[in-house]
Amino acid sequence: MALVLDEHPHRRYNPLTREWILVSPHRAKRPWQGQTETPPRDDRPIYDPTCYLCPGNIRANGQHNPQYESTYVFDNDFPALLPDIPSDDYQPNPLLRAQSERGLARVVCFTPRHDLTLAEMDTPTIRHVVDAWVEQYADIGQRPFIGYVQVFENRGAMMGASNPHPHGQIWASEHLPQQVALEDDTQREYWQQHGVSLLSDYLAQEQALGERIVYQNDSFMVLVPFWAVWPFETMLISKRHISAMADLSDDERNGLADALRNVTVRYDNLFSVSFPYSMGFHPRPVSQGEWSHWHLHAHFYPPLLRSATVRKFMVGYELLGTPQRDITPEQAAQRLREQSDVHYRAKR
Ligand code: H2U
Ligand code: ZN
Repeated sequence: MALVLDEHPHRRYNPLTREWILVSPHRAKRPWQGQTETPPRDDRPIYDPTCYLCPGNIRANGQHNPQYESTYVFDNDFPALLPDIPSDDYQPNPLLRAQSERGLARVVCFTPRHDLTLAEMDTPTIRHVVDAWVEQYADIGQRPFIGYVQVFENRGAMMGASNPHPHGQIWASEHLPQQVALEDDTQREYWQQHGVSLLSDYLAQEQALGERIVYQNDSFMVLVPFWAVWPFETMLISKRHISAMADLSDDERNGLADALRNVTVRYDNLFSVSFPYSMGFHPRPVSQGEWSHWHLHAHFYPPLLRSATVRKFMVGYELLGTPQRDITPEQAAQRLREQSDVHYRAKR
């Protein structure tokens, strides 16, 4: 008997990380008696005098933000990584191993408007954020001790964001972060074996099948990857095989802004809530090296499962064994694809 992906329990392989994930499609039909609730109101003002990210306000360390009018970047006042530390190893024994990790951290305020999110910003405004990210890669990437620049956004209290003002972060480190090192290895191996990038071949497959595509324009495809772990996890993949943010053409920067708007609006519309997520970009490392196997992409990892408050937990079997999901990536993609590209709050 043949394996039917929307019926039989199975595991799926993630070729970017060499990890497996368990899919239990038969369970998505089980009755649910959890709560349903009306979405929370969001009455944030355009400017909040108590917000440490709004223009003109005082931050926690006493510094003043300028009266910024577009995207604004500053050095994180509480950085997880520091540039000026001794470069050293600690290894009294092979089982006790540590390495110094030099780096830096910055905060990116997407817009002066306290009341917006990426989902509610228009494409030209998101384009300013894209331009700021490209500038940051150039600026941070030229520092000799930096190996990788990780741009990311934690959106919403559920994902640990400390402030609703639309902002993201940049952490840059000497070594490749864990996920990046895995993706570097698999993309390099694929490139060496096939002479084409792993994600170019993957895009061609998804384009032909269509069932996991959420949205696409000339420059980017948004899809729920075949191996998605989070219920509504997506990837944004550059249609052209480019490796760095600096490789984006003018049109592609607009295409990226448009794709970001489209995926975040659909997320918000799904449960009529400002959809929480962690997202971030995976371009090539910035250190010297052969990186042509890298294919620029972004990941969105949203925790919500069933409603504005019912989230997926990574617990039990998933912590001790393997991540698992019920709703299939194909079902998730269909639900996101069906959402309007007009924000639910704009329609009121
Ligand atoms: P999150 O909301 O994703 O935690 O990001 C806020 C970041 O802003 C956080 O890393 C920094 C915190 O260190 N921050 C400042 O740099 N200055 C402040 O005045 C408060 C917060
Ligand atoms: Zn603010």
